[in-house]
Amino acid sequence: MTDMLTSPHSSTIAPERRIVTAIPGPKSEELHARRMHAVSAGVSAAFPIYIDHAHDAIVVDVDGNQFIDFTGGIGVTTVGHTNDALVDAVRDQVGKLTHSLFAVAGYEPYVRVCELLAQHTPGDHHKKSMLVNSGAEAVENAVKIARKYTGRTEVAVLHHGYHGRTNLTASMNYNMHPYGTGFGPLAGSVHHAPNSHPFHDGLSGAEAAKRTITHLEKRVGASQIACLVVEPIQGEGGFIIPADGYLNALADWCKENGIVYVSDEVQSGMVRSGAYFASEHFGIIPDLVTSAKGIGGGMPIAAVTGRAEIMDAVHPGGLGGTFGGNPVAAAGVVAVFEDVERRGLINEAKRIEATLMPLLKNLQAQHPVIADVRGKGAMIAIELIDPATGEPAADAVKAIQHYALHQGVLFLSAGTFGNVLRFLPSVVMSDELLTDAMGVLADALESL
Ligand code: PLZ
Repeated sequence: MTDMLTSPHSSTIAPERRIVTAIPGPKSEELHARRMHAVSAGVSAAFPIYIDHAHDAIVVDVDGNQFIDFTGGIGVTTVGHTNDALVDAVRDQVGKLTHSLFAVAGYEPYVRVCELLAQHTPGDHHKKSMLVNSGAEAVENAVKIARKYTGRTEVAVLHHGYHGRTNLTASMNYNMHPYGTGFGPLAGSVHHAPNSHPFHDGLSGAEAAKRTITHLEKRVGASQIACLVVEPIQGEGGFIIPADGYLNALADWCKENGIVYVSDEVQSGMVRSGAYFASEHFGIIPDLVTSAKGIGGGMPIAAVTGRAEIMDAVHPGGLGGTFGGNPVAAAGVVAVFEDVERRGLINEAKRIEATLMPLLKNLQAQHPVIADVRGKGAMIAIELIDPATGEPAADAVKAIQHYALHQGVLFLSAGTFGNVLRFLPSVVMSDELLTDAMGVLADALESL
């Protein structure tokens, strides 16, 4: 099998950072010039490098530079780049059955993915799933299902949330720019309510929940709301962990008022937070869960999973799509679930937290620009605030990213104000690599 590959086998990459050219190197520069001619300017580029191959926590660019990857393509390659079990399963499946629209004629991997999601999402009630291609599509479908089930129209979301780039999901994002500006008319019937952000608002969970609920009751009316869509840990918003009891109060309010509680776990789900789904940390059993990113380990697939009576409220033919739950992507999800169990990867996510947190707290003690260190599992962030002005220090985040890139480490930003540096390593990143990269972060902070 491997002799069919023309590039070096990805699993032979030495687990270390290694810079061998200027950044970007000549081949990346050449590709970038082609990109500028052929690719829409609307698609942005966080880094000026082009990746050739990758394994586990290391990506190698077209010039042979190796980077320790804290982005994972925004939290996708949780089980590692080119995970062996995933690659084998995908190779096997692609030659067996590449496509059969599930609604035309079914196949086992789709059914198996739905069984695995029922088993591993929170709660032991009867659950069903439907599969789609992207996180945004999963959120869209969750809203469709909740509307059909409740017979209501209105959708509630929280400040600092992110749910996608389709018309409906872009309307559900907190940041109008860059997701909505110029793309109107955006979807109606979407209502944005204050969230819980303990580091900034200082509110208890009960106080923050009261603020959210009052807003929705006064501005929308509980009886009008089909669903409340909530990220248990807000991702793009800056890894915001709500105050204790906040999500529970919202879930209770939803239950009392017949509102479907949708947990958007596209970013926080599938092992990322040190649990299968982040709702578990808060003792939340959502009515519906959206998942994507990590479940496919790099294959494009997403899901809505939830209470059977809600998922079954939709008439046959009301849900679907040509590629949803494609057999190759579905085989990848099955392999990811099996690998998580076989290698105990939830414990590895906890190890990442145990290694990173003290290193980051130590840096915080030395650098007042680090205002907050927060996160769970392999979903950790630092928030940078200029100690002199109290303003979000987005420029410092950019400077750190730039410095680290040239030292062979890829760090991602986040946050409504761009002043959060987030770490989304694969859970198989070794303690050696984590420590090495935090050394680079320390140097970057010194250089500010
Ligand atoms: N819900 C919670 O984090 C995707 C966005 C990348 P898609 N986040 C990364 C970008 O800039 O486009 C995300 C998410 C949450 C939904 C989505 C949307 O998932 O697979 O990107 O559609």
